[in-house]
Amino acid sequence: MSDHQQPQGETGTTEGAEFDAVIVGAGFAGMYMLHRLRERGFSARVIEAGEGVGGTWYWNRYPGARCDVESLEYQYSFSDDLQRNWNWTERYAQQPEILQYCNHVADKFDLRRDMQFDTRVTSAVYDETSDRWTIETDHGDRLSARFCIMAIGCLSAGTVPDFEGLESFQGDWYHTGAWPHEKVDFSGKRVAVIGTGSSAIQTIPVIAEEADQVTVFQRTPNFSVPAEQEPLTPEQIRDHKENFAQIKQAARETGFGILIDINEKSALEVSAEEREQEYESRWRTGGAGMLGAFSDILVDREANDTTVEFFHRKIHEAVEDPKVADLLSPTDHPAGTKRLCVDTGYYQAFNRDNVKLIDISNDPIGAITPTGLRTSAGDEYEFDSIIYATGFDAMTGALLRIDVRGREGTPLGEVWEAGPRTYLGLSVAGFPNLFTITGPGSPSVLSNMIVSIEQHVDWIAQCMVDLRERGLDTIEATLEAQDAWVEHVNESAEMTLWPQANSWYLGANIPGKPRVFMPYVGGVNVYAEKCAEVVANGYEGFVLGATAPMAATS
Ligand code: N01
Repeated sequence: MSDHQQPQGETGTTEGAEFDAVIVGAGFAGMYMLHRLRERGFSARVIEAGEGVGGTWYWNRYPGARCDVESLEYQYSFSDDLQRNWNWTERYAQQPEILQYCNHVADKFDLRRDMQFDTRVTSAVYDETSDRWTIETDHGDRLSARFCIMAIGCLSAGTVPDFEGLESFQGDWYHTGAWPHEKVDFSGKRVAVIGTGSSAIQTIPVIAEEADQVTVFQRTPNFSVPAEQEPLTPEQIRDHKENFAQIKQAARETGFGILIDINEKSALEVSAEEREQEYESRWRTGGAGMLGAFSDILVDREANDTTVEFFHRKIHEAVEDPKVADLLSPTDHPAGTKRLCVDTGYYQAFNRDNVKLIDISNDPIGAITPTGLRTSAGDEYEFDSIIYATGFDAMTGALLRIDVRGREGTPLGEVWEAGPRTYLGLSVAGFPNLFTITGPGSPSVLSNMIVSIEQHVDWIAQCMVDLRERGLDTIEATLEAQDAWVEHVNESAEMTLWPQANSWYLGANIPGKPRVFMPYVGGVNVYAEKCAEVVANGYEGFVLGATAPMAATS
């Protein structure tokens, strides 16, 4: 379904309206948050920059965009009726199908009547006298809410590098995360793709089918496993529906929120033959299960080297030109420490006559020119279109693009100058009643996002109910609890190989961004237990207050 077919919510201006909660973003997190709060009798308003629901799946419409979590696991679990009446068609759903699902959810739960689209939140300021948030938008809205809930996504602030001459290019250019809604026709075109992360890896084989030439500019290669995409069979769908509740519960009890089989053996304790068999069988199965081949792939460099060696061999088997295969084989980071890519025909695309790989690791892009680009050493290339698959200012970017101010008018950007600091990835000391769904310091992007979103939304809704029942108005993390949590998040990351890659998990892709490992590596199961414990202990690590009456509807 294209965006202009999407039924619209409100787009008018809201002046002085009062809500229990304002929710920023109408992706998976914002939609479910709204639904949950309504169910609990709270008034809420969702403000969304796009013209429809879907978040990531609204914006990332590049050819080949798919989810890298299997569709049966990438769906809400809160409604049995919803899961019973929705049928996925493929193992990994394509972006249009996921967007259709989001629209179906919005229709089914009548969400749009409390959503305002095409509106960007510009500021959220906490008023200590009323204990309320004032939220302002680029349309001149001014909303007042007891709670401000950021559901803005972790990969929603796209970045195009600040290349000299960027605007001088006379052809068409696109960022994968802000793709046009109408089909882009690349036939007969010479296309440049800058970047080789998940977005590029998904889009290159598809664009190569259509374009005259595709030239890929690679700074650092990535590890990618085949998706082994296939249609879902009626039996698979039926089995999944019948066992839905157990499957979802089992996923919540895993570290990543997905049902991958994690081998308990070390890669180093088995024979070379057994290791090869294990890797080979997972490669054939396809998908992220590759990283579960052995228990120590993500914690032991020597074990990881065996994974790297296997990947290199697979890349050389797939790519005919050994020099190109060498260039596509990552050597700078352990396998899996950047988000593992899941592809359909990525490496094979480089065997096509119309696809060329340019290694820019030692000769970076110097400038964009009116006709294409020039490397620092002066090599010139001409193109009709440039695709920036250059990623996102992850986890903090979208939050910090909003002027968020807590107690004494302190900007969030100031508090997070040396990197994000949160309690449980949900809350920030000095910012009462502000919640960050899948924020930094929670498992978030290291997990199945739907599992983590549901866990956060349920926690927040329960917290608001608990406050209401106790006649309280505010909840705020203490600095001590936050400091201890940040230390725990950092220490946990240091026990793994993840910090060894220059990844967006660490902010390493953004010049000047503090190098802090942002997601919590402890696992969704351990993390959810910790969140439940905090509640059981009377919201341990938080201060609850009753300084002003709740809004009338609460
Ligand atoms: O972005 P990325 P992405 N000059 O940051 C290169 C999710 N996602 O949009 O590695 C030249 O991974 C950069 O090079 P380097 C998923 O979580 C999910 O692809 O920094 N190149 C890199 O190659 C994913 O991890 C799906 O050296 C420059 C690329 O641009 C996340 O989104 C699909 C450059 C950026 O890769 C981000 O993926 C797609 C420069 N100046 C995305 N600056 C699913 O399947 C950057 N690069 C669900």
